[in-house]
Amino acid sequence: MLHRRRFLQLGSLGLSSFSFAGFTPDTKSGRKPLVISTWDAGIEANKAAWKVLSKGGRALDAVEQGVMVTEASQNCCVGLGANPDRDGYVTLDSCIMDEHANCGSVAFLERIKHPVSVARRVMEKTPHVMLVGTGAQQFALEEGFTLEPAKLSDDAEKAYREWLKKSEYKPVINVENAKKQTAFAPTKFDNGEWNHDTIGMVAMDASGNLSGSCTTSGMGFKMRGRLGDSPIIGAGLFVDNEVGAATATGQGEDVIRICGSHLVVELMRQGLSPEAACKKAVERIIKIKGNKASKEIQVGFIAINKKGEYGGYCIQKGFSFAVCYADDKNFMVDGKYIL
Ligand code: SD4
Repeated sequence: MLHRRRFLQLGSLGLSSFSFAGFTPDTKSGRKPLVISTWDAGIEANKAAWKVLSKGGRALDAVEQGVMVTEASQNCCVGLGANPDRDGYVTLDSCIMDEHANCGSVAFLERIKHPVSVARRVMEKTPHVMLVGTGAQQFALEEGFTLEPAKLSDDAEKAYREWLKKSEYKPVINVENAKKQTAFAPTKFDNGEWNHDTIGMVAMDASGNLSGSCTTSGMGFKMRGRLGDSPIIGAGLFVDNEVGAATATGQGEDVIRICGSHLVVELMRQGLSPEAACKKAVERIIKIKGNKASKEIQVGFIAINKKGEYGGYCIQKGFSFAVCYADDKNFMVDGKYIL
């Protein structure tokens, strides 16, 4: 059943925000500019990215501004409104990468609204790639970011209280159904658990340059200090301006194990299409874990190549991504799946 809030959001969306049942997007012919991003929230994020791309702006600005929309949403599981770790703290991870292989990342960052922008500052203003924890927060404050209140959102508070009853860490398989759910807010199960917590975005601008971003609160109720793939360059995100760009979502541990996004880009370098490369990376995870264990998890990859082709693949049904290449072309695509 749709939550009332979600229903209202669906009603307030423009037509272009909906996925078109039966519409088969043309993934063969290249598009430029192009932006794609993970899950339903990708629709709104793509809109912000498209504002930059359609004016001839840089892919780097597009992927930052795109995912900032999701980070700022109170109704979303990405950002400060998200589920906390098992000790009750929301900790955020994010990274960004541009066409020159410049990259920046923050992890285990608390009380800062836009980790992706802090990641960009790490990339542009420090000699480092990655800052974590209190150091990342200190850097953000020095850069003029505001320290937000240390308070859980109402939804997260409720979900946390519910989780505390058993205090069991059991990752929830990440699924969405793009046919039914095309609005901004990701699905929330009736028991209060978000079913995912991440947005990854990759884009090519009118000049043909590629960039990507990824931002997450990580798996809800994770161990304190746990990092997933999302802030790790090569795992949650990778960009090679000669070849293509890829990003990941789902069980981060298994993405890290295969250097997932880097693998997808390297497979594209060998000549695979974005979809075929994503599929091979997913198969690698399944091979390592076995079919049975793989059924317990979800991992999805999305990718674009230098020709402006796009694609995605996931372990199991329920992953979708948003594709945008024109003012009136911003739609959800169901990720093909293996199991
Ligand atoms: C993580 N990859 O922290 C993230 C979680 C995610 O949809 O993508 N959820 O492992």
